[in-house]
Amino acid sequence: MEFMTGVKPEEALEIRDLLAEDMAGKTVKVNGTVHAVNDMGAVAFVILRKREGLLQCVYQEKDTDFDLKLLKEGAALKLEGTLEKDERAPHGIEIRIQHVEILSQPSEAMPLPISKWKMNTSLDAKLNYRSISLRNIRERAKFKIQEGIVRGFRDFLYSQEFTEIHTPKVGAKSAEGGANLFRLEYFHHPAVLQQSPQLYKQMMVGVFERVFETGPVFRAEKHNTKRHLNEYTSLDFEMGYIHGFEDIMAMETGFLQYMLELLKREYADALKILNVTLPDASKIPAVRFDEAKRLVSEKYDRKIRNPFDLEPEEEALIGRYFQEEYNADFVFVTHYPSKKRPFYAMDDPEDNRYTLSFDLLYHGLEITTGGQRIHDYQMLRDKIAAKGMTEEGLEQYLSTFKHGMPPHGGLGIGLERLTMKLIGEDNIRETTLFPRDLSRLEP
Ligand code: AMO
Repeated sequence: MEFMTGVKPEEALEIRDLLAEDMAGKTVKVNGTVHAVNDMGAVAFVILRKREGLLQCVYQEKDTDFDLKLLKEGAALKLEGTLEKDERAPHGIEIRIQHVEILSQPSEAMPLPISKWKMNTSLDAKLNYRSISLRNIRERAKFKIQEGIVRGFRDFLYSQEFTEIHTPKVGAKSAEGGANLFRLEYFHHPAVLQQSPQLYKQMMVGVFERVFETGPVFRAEKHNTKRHLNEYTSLDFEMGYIHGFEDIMAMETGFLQYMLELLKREYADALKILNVTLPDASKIPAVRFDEAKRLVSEKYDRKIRNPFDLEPEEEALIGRYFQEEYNADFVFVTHYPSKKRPFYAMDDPEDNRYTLSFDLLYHGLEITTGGQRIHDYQMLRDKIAAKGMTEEGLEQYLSTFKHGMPPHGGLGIGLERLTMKLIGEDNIRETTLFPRDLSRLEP
């Protein structure tokens, strides 16, 4: 009988193994994809793409019986050669090729110049050939950074004793309201795709006190902008026994600090490839919504058109104001108007036109919404009625409150928006693996 006993040591080495002190001069086996072939006549450089980065291999006819012409861009190889140190090569090492085995040969030429440092290809072309464009080193690095953000979120929240949960994406009702619901038929019943895990994460506060989720959410936005997707990844958390929504902002600040340190420590390669300067989250200013509006209207001589809403340009100006006045990359805007917040938001007892909630702006773009929630059953029912909503589909959610819930709050962070701002891109599709927008359902 054959038994699986765990991961076996691999004969082919990774870049990290090749970088060990005593490897120079040794014969090694590696595998990888042909990223580029630079034929200089007497010698050719075969650049392999591996999971950790690029590896330079040197081809000289005298050392091998292999025909260079067989090495096409995109071919998957297993290769054997001698490891040499060379400061000019990526990672300071190269392999002098002796034997090559082709594991798979491409049947068509590459549709995009993926081996170039910057592809200079339109966003549409990159998205049309997504699985190919992402093979470019810079494109790939964006998603390593995205991985670091999610890892930072998870690791930090685990360290704060949050429980990770996974909630359904199809349901009878969603929490955020508005017109951006995808509706579908679920075995002859009307259903919707969840706009957020809001209802579920709140219900789970009654079970675990502190919960988080990273997962897809759906918004049927009918406008094409550089900051909206129809499906995005939401980083959510919800926590009980808070003193106020300030606890949520403090937890988010802690997450940002932890995540930025993690990127610095473990994602230095990707940061360097993208030439990213990380923002400062050591202290983040917090300003009231009405005060922020007043500050920018005075400084930039802009009329306040609607005291209860923030226009995107105003958001950008708030970002600019806090960068200019406080050298701040982030700013919390607090006490959003009740009219603009969903039913679950807790109103400010001192002025119920406003809520105990906040947004976090990063260089002038909203990346987070959060706040304190209503935890009292009757108050929640009154708010639902005051918003002109029905309780239909909310029975289970409401019963949670009937049976007791602690004061609590939480937030949702748009992962693609945060990634976009962090690496200095200006279109959210650049930081989405397979974007879903008004015109894109494929790939
Ligand atoms: P909200 O609807 O503000 O709040 O969403 C939270 C964050 O998600 C991001 N976001 C989007 N990203 C890409 N495309 C979109 N269409 C899109 N819509 C929103 C933004 C935004 O700040 N339940 C609340 C959160 C909470 O209070 O816990 C919610 O979903 O970065």
